[in-house]
Amino acid sequence: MARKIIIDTDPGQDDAVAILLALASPEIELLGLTAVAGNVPLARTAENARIVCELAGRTDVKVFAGCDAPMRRPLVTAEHVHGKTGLDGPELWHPTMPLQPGHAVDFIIDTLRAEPAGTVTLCPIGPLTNIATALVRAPDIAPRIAEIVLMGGAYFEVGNITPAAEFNIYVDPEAADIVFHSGVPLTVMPLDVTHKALVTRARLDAFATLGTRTGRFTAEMLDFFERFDIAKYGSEGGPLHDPTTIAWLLKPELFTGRHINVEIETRSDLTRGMTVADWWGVTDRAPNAMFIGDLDADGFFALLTERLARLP
Ligand SMILES: [Ca+2]
Repeated sequence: MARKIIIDTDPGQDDAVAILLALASPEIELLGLTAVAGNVPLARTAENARIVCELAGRTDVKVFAGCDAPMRRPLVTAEHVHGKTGLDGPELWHPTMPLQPGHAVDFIIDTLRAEPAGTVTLCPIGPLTNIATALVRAPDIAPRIAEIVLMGGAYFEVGNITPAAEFNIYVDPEAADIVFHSGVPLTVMPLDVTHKALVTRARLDAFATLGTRTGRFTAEMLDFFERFDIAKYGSEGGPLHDPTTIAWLLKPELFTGRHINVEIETRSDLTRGMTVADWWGVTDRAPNAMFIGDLDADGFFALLTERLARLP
């Protein structure tokens, strides 16, 4: 039986690859995409999510627009990484498939109440505003969530938007704090693991030579996306963050991590949004997250390439 998931997303080139991986995988039933403001403003992420569905030939996917700003702060975006559209690289179009009526947060709440308890997994790959808003508005959904598998945070790699914080957590730390204290089983893909999932030239070429429109689109997106990171880190390729969440659902044996306590810094101006991860077990705080630290990068990219080859 396919695993039911909702992807909460702020596309974003790496979000797009995560969505494509889910759409290409029969083990996953995508109940809906919920857009949130993050990499770019909400109007753009809601449009980009539909462009990705149309690319994959999946105009049947339900796409909802959600929160347009963090719970208690003004929005911070990342056009300097993702380009003005969020999906810079390939030629884009205006999607013709409609947004669903209603708010993403209501969709998340209604779906969790309607589906049998413990059967729906949430995969947030943007700021956690939609998820936290749903948990605050409808606390009864928390025990009904099978698990939350999110991209966010960092410990050994520390930060990418500030010296101390990863972007998704930094943008809405109050939302992250709610999610990390929700009691829902959490798996976290921090920069510690995503910085090991590098899009080398050979891995980029593997997408380009699939000979499909999805392959070309993916290669053109990632070619743009990694210019920023290669310039920044001087690495052999840019990290591919968000698809690690979906890959974890498909092949958890590709990853290793520790079940530890992770707390979110919400007060310090200097370290706001830091994920304070007790990797070494130096506190007696209760573990609340499976915090991933390493992956088999070749296995991850082999999975990705094999799956994207199934799309048009
Ligand atoms: Ca994202």
